[in-house]
Amino acid sequence: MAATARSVLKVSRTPFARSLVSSSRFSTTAAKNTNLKERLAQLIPAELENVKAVRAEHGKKSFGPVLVDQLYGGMRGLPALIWDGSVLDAEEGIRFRGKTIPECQALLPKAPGGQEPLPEGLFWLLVTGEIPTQEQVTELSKDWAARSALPEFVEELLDRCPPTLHPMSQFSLAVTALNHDSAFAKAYQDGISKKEYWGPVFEDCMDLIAKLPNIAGRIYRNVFGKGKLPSIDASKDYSHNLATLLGFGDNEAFVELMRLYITIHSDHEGGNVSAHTGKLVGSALSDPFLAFAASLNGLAGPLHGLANQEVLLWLRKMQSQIGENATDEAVKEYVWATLKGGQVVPGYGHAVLRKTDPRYTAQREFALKHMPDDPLFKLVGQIYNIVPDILLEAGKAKNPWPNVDAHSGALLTHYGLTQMQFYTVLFGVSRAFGVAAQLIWDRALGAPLERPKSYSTAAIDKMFKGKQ
Ligand code: CMX
Repeated sequence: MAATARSVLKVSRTPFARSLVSSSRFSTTAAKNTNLKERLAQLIPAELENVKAVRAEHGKKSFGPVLVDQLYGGMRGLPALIWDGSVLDAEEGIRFRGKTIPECQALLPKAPGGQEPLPEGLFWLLVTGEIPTQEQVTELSKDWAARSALPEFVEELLDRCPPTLHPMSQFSLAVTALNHDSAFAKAYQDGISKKEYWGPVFEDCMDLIAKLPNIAGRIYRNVFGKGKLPSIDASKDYSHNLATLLGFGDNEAFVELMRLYITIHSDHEGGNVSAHTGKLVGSALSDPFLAFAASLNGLAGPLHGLANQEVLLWLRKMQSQIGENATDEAVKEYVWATLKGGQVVPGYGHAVLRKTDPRYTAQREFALKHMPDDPLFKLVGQIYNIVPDILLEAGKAKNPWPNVDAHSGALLTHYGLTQMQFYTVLFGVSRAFGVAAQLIWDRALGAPLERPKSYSTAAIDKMFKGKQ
């Protein structure tokens, strides 16, 4: 293993390429005086060489057998994708370019007086593998503010949606419509060379992220009757602007929550539904708006991002049935009734994780600091002490521990963002960071069209009949 890493290092002289081999050992801060696009342009040639070298050395090596069960079982554990921004360990949880959530909280630049990382810095880290300077992050905030305006027809499109249309459907519609001005789609029609794809894709991804607060804010205000949308303030960071557009910009703790929220929800390696869908659709050279709209449609499912809405609905239903200060016994009975009714306990379990999600822990620590006596936070804690044992006793779920969605609604509710149908939109704003970073690298490295092989049950039966 060490020899393998060394031989890759021989051809990998840049900090970024080295960080692929062991991000924690070789992590570095960003070169000063470059903006994100310039830094990317510096990193791409060496990374192309790095991928070439890894493929030359390891390309014919096998990850092991593929079981027929994996084809029927939602492809769990099937090694099938390259995703550089983050890697998920079943026991430890997510690392962004090799860094844990607490490490990101410690290392990434903060707003003046703030304690949570700025998502601008996280995006820089996801794209380059480097920790940016405070100035680089400030420049990114300004750049995104400058790109934030929506085309008038997209504003009208959102204003015409009936308030009964789910916020995630409105979100996906608006992001799809942004493809009207895609730099990549235009460049492709104009005959851009393959080698240059990443440039307009980078511009589209920057535009996409920049415009999301205006889309989210508009949906929130339209659907929940919260009045006119204020303007983006170019002197403020991304999360501050998002909070302002939602109507919570005066509450510094909510702004801090948004910084933490976007950071921890940004990326969760490549196999989850939203990340993989974005990568898949992007592989057809659909532009980043079309690709990310597809991600959003996946995120809108109740087994994925919509679980943050489902958790709150489930908690509220519990409170209406057994009261606000229910005993452990009454909560247990409610959980069992959920399972016996053939439903899942939302916010618990995970396809990869086998421990408490560190994104849950980060939110719990935030709550302990800012709202330790909040009744809903206490209920979330009470449930944490009850549900895992029940899921273990029920004997089906491979992971009885809470995931990210078990906690986020309680935090948002505390600050007055009580409309749970909106929660997945915030998850979506965050997830754009991870999907965008990978789309840029996929086009920079010439990632091919995804086209795995499928089989019919009859074909599998024929293939293996009579064999051991
Ligand atoms: N409550 C009840 N049953 C659960 C369960 C839960 N929280 N988690 C898993 N199970 C069940 C599964 O439904 C499955 O049942 P069947 O055999 O009848 O199909 C069985 O346990 C085995 O599932 P698993 O291998 O442990 O989990 P999967 O990889 O299939 O599914 C997940 C993972 C997240 C979809 C599942 O744990 C779940 O439905 N959790 C509740 C919804 C949720 O919180 N989703 C958010 C995940 C995070 C995110 O993406 O945002």
